[in-house]
Amino acid sequence: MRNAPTILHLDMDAFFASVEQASKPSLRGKAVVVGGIGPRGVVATASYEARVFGVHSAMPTAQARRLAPNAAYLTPRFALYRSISDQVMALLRQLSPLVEPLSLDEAFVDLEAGDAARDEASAREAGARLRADIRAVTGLTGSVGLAASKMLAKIASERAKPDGLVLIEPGTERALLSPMPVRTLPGVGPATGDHLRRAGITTVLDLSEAGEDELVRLLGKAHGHALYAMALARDDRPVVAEREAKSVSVEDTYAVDIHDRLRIGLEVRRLADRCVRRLRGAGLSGRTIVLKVRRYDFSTLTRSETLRGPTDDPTVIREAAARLLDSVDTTGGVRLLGVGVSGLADYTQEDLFAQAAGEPAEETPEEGVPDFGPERPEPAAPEWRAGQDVRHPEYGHGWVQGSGLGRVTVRFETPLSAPGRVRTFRSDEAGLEPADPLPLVAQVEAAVEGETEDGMRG
Ligand code: TTP
Ligand code: MG
Ligand code: MG
Repeated sequence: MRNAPTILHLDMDAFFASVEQASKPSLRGKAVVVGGIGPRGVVATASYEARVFGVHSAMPTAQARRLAPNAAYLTPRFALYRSISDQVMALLRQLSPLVEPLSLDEAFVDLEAGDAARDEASAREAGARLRADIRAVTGLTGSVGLAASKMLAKIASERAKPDGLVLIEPGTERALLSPMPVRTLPGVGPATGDHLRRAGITTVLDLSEAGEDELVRLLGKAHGHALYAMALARDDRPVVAEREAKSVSVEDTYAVDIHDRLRIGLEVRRLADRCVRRLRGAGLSGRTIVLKVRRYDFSTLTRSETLRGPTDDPTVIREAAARLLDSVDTTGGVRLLGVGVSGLADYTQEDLFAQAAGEPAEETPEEGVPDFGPERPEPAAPEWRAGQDVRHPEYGHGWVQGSGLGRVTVRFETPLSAPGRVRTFRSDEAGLEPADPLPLVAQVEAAVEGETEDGMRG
């Protein structure tokens, strides 16, 4: 492990909800919940004002409505979130060539590789400058963690939230980690957390005192070994610009073709468990479960299933692999079987997709699919979605605050205006049409013009 806190972890604060507040002046300082709005929808995120009521990611929206009935409930605008994410990632790449994005709002940066920092003072300065730049370019706040390893940088940014910067001084890591719950460590999801608790292990100190042998006994070799190292704050994982492992997979070739369907099922289950141990050992989780089957005649086929969010849960992965096997004809025998997981992330959303199972497709937030804009098919009677951008020839730009019973309420305001007024229309109002989102900060061109003017006046 390096001895300077030059690994930076950035995570934007209440990302989707903050974008909505920046877009919609009337929602600033208010409880905002972004997610599936339908009866079976789940919360993507909540503003910090809404979190006070106990609302959080992956909670059913119906439950959130009971906890925070007065919050604004908005459907996600993924295309806008993605474009802001691109701006943030571009700022990170100015700091270093080694940027490892983990999700839309989160990334590791190796400051040393970019010569952006060498020691504690320069790292702190780079982090502070980055936060200011993000604010200037996007209008949003992000929290920064700085430490000598990825694990601790991520823990630091979590402690910095919201709108802060925390630097963990090298040498203080173990004292800091010891009292923390085991779930703080990467690779410890809800399932592993429960398993450890039943063995009496709740804190990181308990993990290090249990010792490596005990952890290996409880969790298997790869996972136990990795977790013990993390508990001692040993983490040498490098920041990788392109994720090295696009997938984690295991496979077995059999000396004699297997014909028995029951035996094939058992083998797939065993492979799924092995794959989970690998995944957890690397502190990863993934969304796409892949089954590979090579048949007696060497024909090879793969089947895959993509979940709503990343998982490292053995039950979920076992069941997905079993479902995939159901669709494969194995008469004649198989000579190779494999199970893999791709679409990797180093966090899990088990709760999200467990609760979302069976949710109607139109409520499934699909990344990268804009839910507004010109390519939106023109419905006979327009269906207005809460949060959606609209334009009206008379009142200008606004957003849909609510709709139903043949009416739609629109608040007319823009990111740069004062909080605006609400007007109600018939939902088939002739002039009202979907619009593109507006930029959250004054355009750079405008700022340059302003400077020129100042210069001329001075
Ligand atoms: P997070 O960074 O986990 O959460 P956040 O940015 O909303 O809040 P904070 O980091 O300040 O605690 O996730 C980033 C975005 O990803 C979040 O704004 C919405 C989306 N998301 C989901 O859609 N579902 C989820 O279960 C989670 C955790 C996040
Ligand atoms: Mg975030
Ligand atoms: Mg995040």
